Amino acid sequence: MNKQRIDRITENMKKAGLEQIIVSSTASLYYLTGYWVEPHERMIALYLDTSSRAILFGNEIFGLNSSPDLPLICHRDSDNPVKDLAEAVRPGELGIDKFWYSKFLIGLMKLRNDIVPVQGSGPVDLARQMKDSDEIKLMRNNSRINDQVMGVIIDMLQEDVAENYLASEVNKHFLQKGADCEGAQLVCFGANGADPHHNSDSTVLKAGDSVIFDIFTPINRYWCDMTRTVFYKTVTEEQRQVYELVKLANETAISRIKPGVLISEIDKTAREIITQGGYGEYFTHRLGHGIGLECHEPPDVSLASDIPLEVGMIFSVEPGIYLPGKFGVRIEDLVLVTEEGCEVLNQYPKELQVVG
Ligand SMILES: [Mn+2]
Repeated sequence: MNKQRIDRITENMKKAGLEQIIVSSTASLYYLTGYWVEPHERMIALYLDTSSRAILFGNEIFGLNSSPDLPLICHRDSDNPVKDLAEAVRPGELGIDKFWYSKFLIGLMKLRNDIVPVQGSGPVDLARQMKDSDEIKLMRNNSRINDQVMGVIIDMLQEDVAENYLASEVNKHFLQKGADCEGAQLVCFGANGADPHHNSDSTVLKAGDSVIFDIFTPINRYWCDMTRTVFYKTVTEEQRQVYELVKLANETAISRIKPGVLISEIDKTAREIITQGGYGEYFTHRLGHGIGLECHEPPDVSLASDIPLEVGMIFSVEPGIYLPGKFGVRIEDLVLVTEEGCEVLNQYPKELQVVG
């Protein structure tokens, strides 16, 4: 158990008026216990209360161990998975992890009609969104690796190369540099780039295409995530104009980041620039997302996010313009909020590039 992190979460629980919570998401459990368990349909749950009492409940197949600071209660596949947990919880409000399956919650409620389930991820999310020094070190390093892979992959652009071939090359280079697994890398040529989540397919590269590389991976459990857009052989006036607008939105939003500023203001800054440039309706998604043990985690970086920036937050700044049937441009960096402003974790250049 990570004592410091448990203490922060206990503090957050007290502030939220929550006396007991259940933590079940893979990333949150890893954050607190060091165990990385992907339970799939089986059950794992960490019970925590404000006196820092912690009990781990899990299927025996997970191979977990009991320890003095974290007693373990195992069940087998043939047991009711929530039976032991039902004996441990106290009556009243019980905070539930947002990712806990309803089948377990409903099972627990059947055994204990004196509990009142409430949203219970807040205390852990609040702790996780402020990265500590170990996490910052890892994420800085991982973004450095992302910069290197971006350089390698942009150099591989040539006539008739396919999106999915380049996506597999991205994975290959990430794995060589220590990535935990392969991912669905986004490589989008020309009109495919107008879909922000286009899946790399067999489309081949042609002169005049915009090329979006949105590449990401976990390395030692922590994610990096960066997007660059370049142009192959030629660039039109419209492509150049859209690119410069997105770059300005990215850079201006980053320049406004400092502790105390509302996150919604950062989104608004980028959105206003793109709107003033005449492309507001084509910036179809939020500005960014928190990142850490999950590629998308709190804080949400959108107009709806009325919480102030705090030192230690790491999130993406990724404005984009998507012109259906034509092309798309997105530029994404990860930033770390610091006392003075922010540190941009990605260093691959953002100047407009025409390659090939
Ligand atoms: Mn992203």
